[in-house]
Amino acid sequence: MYKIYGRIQSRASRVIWLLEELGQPYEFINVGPHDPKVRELNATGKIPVLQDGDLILSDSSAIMTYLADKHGAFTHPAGSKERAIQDSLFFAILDEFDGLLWVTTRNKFILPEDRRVPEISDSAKWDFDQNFQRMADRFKGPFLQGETMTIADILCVHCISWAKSAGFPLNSDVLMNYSKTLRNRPAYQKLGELAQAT
Ligand SMILES: N[C@@H](CCC(=O)N[C@@H](CS)C(=O)NCC(=O)O)C(=O)O
Repeated sequence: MYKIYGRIQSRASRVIWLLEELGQPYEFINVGPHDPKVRELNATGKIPVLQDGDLILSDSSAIMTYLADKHGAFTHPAGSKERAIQDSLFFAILDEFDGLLWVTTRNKFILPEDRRVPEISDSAKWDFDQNFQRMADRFKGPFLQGETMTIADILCVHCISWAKSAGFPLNSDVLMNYSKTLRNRPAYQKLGELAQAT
């Protein structure tokens, strides 16, 4: 059975959401960054970490890609034109959403106090706003790329939820309605149940 190490309120939720969508059994080990159990598997102490037999895999994007490819679902096949577009969306979200959210979070709470530049959040929010509207222009519906839900959708909706809680501008009705629809999926709702149980 898969083991997933992390917190619900972290990028681990992307992986758990995908495992729920895939209907794969897993054990959730509720541990924070740098927990000894995490460090044993991942020297950086970062979460999430997936254990699949003798495979230990860090990084939520790598884990989602591995699981989707392995189970042949929530992804287009590697080498297809559809996969190329999926990857283009996926990496844009990482670069233009996740990157800005992460640098802002680090400068607010995580870096040593004398290294923080909290003012960075103003320009990060402005930048995010531009990127968000450009992503809305790429949206096909009902999912980002059209008829098929992929890991790019999971990444995107996770970043939208993160952006909302971090007070980032979310100026696109199209993307906000899409995000709301995806958050109503039973697999996503499971995250709330797990958060309450832990
Ligand atoms: N790109 C990695 C980032 C992992 C990461 O930074 N996770 C955060 C929690 S969401 C963490 O463990 N932070 C602790 C640290 O930076 O030392 C991923 O997508 O998994």
